[in-house]
Amino acid sequence: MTQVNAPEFVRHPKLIAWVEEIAKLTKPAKIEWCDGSEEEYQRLIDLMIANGTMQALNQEKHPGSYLANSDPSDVARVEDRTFICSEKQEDAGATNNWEAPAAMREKLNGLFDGAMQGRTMYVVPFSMGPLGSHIAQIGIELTDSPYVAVSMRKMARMGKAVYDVLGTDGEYVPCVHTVGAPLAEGEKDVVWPCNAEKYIVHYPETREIWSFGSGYGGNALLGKKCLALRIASAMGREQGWLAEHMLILGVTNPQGEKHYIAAAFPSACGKTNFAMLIPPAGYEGWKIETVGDDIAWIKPGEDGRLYAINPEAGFFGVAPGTNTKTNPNCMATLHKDVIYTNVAVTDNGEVWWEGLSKEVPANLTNWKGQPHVAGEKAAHPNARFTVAAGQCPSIDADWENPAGVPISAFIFGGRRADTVPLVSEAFDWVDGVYKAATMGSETTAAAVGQQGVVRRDPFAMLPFTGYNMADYFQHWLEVGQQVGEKAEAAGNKLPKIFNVNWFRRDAEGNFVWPGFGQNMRVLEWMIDRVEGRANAVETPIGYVPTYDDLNWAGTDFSKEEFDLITAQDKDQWITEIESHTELFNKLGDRLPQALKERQEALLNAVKTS
Ligand code: O2Y
Ligand code: MN
Repeated sequence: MTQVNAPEFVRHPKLIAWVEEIAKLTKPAKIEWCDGSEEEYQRLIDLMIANGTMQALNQEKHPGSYLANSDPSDVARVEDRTFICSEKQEDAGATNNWEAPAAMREKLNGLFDGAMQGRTMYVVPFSMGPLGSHIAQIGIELTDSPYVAVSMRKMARMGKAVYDVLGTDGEYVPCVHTVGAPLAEGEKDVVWPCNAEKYIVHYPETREIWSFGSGYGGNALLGKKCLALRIASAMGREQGWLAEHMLILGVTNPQGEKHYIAAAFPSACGKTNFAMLIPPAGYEGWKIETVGDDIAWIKPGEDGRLYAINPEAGFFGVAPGTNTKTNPNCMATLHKDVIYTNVAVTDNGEVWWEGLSKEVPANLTNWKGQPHVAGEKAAHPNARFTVAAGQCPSIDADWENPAGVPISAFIFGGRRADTVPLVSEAFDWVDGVYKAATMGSETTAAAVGQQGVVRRDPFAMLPFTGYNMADYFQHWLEVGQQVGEKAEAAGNKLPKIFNVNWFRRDAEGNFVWPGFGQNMRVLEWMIDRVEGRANAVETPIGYVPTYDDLNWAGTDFSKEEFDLITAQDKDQWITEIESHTELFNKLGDRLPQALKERQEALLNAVKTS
C-alpha cells in the first residue's frame, strides 16, 4: 500500500487515519500533503505544463498566468449527476437528486476502488472563510488532480496554517475527489483526464462530499458549490444561519454613508459584474466595493442585524462577455496570476474570448486547441478565470473581517425577457421570501443542459440547496421572524428585499436596460428606500419607483424606455403567478402555508387591479 507519511505539521490522528483509508481504497501511486506554499504551487503548474494540461501564457502580458483546456465533455457543472444523499428522501426533497446513503456508498466504493491508480493523491487543507473566524469551516480535499490543487489555493485559504486551526481533533468536512481515470503501469496520460460517468455526491447528515469523474470547476473544487453552498446550507439550517448564492457589495454615497447589499442571481447572470460595478458618469463621489461575487454566509447578530462573510478567497468567473467596458475592475484583477480555463489564445500567447474585443485576433487557437474558425466560438461560453480576490481594485476593506459586514438589503434577480419589471420592493419579509422562492430565470451555459428556457430557480439556489427546498423556505421565514424580533428590540430593521430584472427585452428582442454601471441608479433608489427617503408607488406586485424617483444624471435614458422596462402586464402576471403552482405542487406538504397564502393574495391583487 502507498505510504501515507503525514508531515509533522499534521497532528490530527483521525485525519491521518482517514487519508490512509481513502488511499487504501483509491490506490494512488503517491500521496502529497500540500502545504500551500508558492514553491509547491509553481511545481504543480510546471508539472502540468510538462504533461500538456496547462500552457504558460505570454508572461509579459499575463505575468504568472496559465491556461488549461478541459476535455470538451467536461466543461460545466453536471446538475443531473449531483446528489443529496440524506437518510430520508423527503429530507433531500423534490428538487434534488437523491439516493439512499448506503446504496450510494456501495456504488461509490466500487467506482473509487483503484480510481487513483498511477496518479498522485494531493491532500489539500482549506478554510472557507477567514482562517480561524468563528464563521469559517475547514475542509480537507483529497484529489488526484493537480489542477484542482492549484485552483483551490486561489479559491480558498489553503495551506499549512489550516492544520494549526484544526489542532489534534478539530472538525473538518472530508471531501474526496477523483477524475476517475486510473493509469495502468506505463500508460500515457491524456491532457485532461476525466470519466464519462460522473457523480457529485453530498451526505448532508455526515457532512461529506464525494466527487467522481470530472476535473472541472464546481464539480471538482469541492470547497465552492459543494461545501460552501450544499453542505453549508444544511449546517446553516441546523445552526440558525444562511448559506446563500449571493454576491456582497458595499455602496458608499458622497456623504460617506455606507450600506452592504447581498444579491442572488442565478448562475452566469452577472453577479461578478454587479459586485465590481463602477458608478457611471453623474455618480461622482459614489463608491462600490466588493466583498464577494458568488457566495455569502449570513449570520444573525445579537443586535438583530444580519452579518455576511464571503467564504471564498478568489473569483471563478465567466470570461466571455467580460471586458474593459462591462467590468473594468475585473479586467484589472486579471492583470497577473490567473488560471484560465477554456479561453482561446493568440499566437502571441495572449488570452481571448467572445466579447473581449470587437475584432477577433488573427491566428487564434480555440479552447479545443484547434485553429479558430470564423463563426464558431473561440472560447467556451462557460470559460473561466480563477484569480485571488485580493487583487481586485474594488475589494472592500472589510472583505476578510471575520465578523462579517451588516446587510441592509437583499436583491433577487432572474434573467427574464418579459413580465418582471426592472425593480420592485417586497411589501415585507414574507412577501420577499415568496418572490425569491418563485423566482424564474432563463438557463445559461454554467450548467450542462438546454439553455435559454425559463425555470424556477428559488433564491438562485435550485442547484445548491443541500436539503428540502420547502424546508429551506421555512428556514428563511424563521430567520426573518427571529431576527425581526431582535431587530425591533435593538431599534434596528430587517433588511429590505428587492427583485430586479436587468434582462427585459423589447418586441425586437433587444435588451432595454443598459445594465452594468447603470444598475447604480437602481442601487441608489434601494439605499434611499432603506433610509426611508425615496418615493415609491404601491402596485399589486410590490413597491416600484416612477421615472422621477430614479436619478438619471449623466444619461438620456428616456421615460418611454423606462415605461417599457417597468411595465406590468396583467395577463402576463396572472400566468406568472399561476405558474408558481407547479413548483409549489412539486414541493408538496412541506411548503410553508404562509407562501401558499401569499400566492393567493398576490393573484387576487393582480386580478382585481
Ligand atoms: O462551477 C462551475 O463549473 C461553473 S458554474 C459557477 C462557477 C462559479 C460561480 N458560480 C457558478 C454557478 O454555476 O453558479
Ligand atoms: Mn454561482
